[in-house]
Amino acid sequence: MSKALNGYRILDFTHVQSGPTCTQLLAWFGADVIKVERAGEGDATRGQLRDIPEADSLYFTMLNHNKRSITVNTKHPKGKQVLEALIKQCDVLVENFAPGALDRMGFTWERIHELNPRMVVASVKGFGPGKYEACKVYENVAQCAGGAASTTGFDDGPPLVTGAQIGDSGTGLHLALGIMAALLQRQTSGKGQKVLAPMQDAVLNLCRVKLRDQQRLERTGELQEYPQYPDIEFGEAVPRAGNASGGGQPGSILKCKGWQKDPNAYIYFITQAAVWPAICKVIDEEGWITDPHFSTPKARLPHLKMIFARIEEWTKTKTKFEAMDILNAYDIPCGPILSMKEIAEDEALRASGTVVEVDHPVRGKYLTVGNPIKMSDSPTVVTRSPLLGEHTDEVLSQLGYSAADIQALRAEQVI
Ligand code: CAO
Repeated sequence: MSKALNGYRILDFTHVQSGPTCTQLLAWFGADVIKVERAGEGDATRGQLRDIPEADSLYFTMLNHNKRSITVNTKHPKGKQVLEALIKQCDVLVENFAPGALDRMGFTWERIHELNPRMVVASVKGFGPGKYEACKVYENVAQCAGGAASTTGFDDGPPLVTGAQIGDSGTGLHLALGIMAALLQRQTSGKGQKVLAPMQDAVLNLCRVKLRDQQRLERTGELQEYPQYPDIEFGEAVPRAGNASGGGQPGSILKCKGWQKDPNAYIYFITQAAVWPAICKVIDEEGWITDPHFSTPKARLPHLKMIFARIEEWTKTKTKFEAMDILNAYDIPCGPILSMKEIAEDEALRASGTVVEVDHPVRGKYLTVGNPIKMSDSPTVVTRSPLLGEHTDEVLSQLGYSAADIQALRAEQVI
């Protein structure tokens, strides 16, 4: 079956996580993604966090599926010629080098636009224009600068970063969307454009509800659904809300049977207003359905801690999966806290292709996360990441280089 992006060619000049997340997605949608790497070394992640000596790390393999790899020293004049040939033949160049690196290599936007006016040039940077624009940035810096860390964690603890890679993978997703929009606009304009996704901005976009709360706090002096209310005074900035729900339906993480030994024996429980009577029934507090202290969402706000403590008395008598079964029968929104082990073994995620087993010639079989976006006419088949320079000869001959030319480039250590 054909794929959504068949016929599109991506010059993948990305490394580490944010850029590769974006180009992997484009590859899964059917684009021909050509990853350009430094000869001899390649993407630094190939060798980082290795679990098998000499094998490309899981960090690399899990972010570079369905791509081709070509090694080129793009600082060498002949390497620059290879890159120029690729620029002329590709639709999109994606990069996430440190600010200025592409310009220093001689590939400014003006130069690229001159070589291929239809090319979309897409970049991830840590920050947009401003005092930090020249900074190098990794995941957790973006989480801190984008508002996630100051609003994550508990009130009496330090700021916390989250395991979800919202700075890297989150920004890669934003960039992919920008590329798609630029390619659509090119259909009418005939021209490429620059697409920039700064990591700080992407994280802030994902933390939008906290900027909402900042303004509510400034207007009213309190946030009644936060765990601080009504006992602790609010300061000037949105405080850390622990596990409280970020939305209008109060929620919390509650212990389940076995919590003393199992660090993940917990459930997320949401006291959605629509199912309040059902919740009261399940926990045997039917009096709360009509009691004026509990009968409306507003009346419940000052008592949330006490309400969740009572619900937890009930969840502690059930495993998280037993609790799920009972609560789902009443349409009460809840979710088990799943460990990575449980997720890796989840049959539904495997059946849907979101957890996939891939075979690799050096490392053997490993698990990865497949395409989380499912399309009815563009199915994703996950294929292994390329070995370093595996497709150098193939790509160069497609660009018109003869076998003798390729041999000469290799002798000069350009590729
Ligand atoms: N041939 C020759 N040189 C190459 C090359 C190639 N094929 N590919 C890259 N290089 C060069 C670059 O031109 C650059 O050279 P100069 O510094 O001399 O200009 C150099 O390799 C290193 O690039 P870098 O500065 O981007 O790499 P780094 O490891 O020092 O920094 C990172 C890594 C991630 C901090 C930085 O790239 C960055 O801030 N990127 C933008 C934000 C980002 O994406 N962060 C997410 C990281 S995790 O996803």
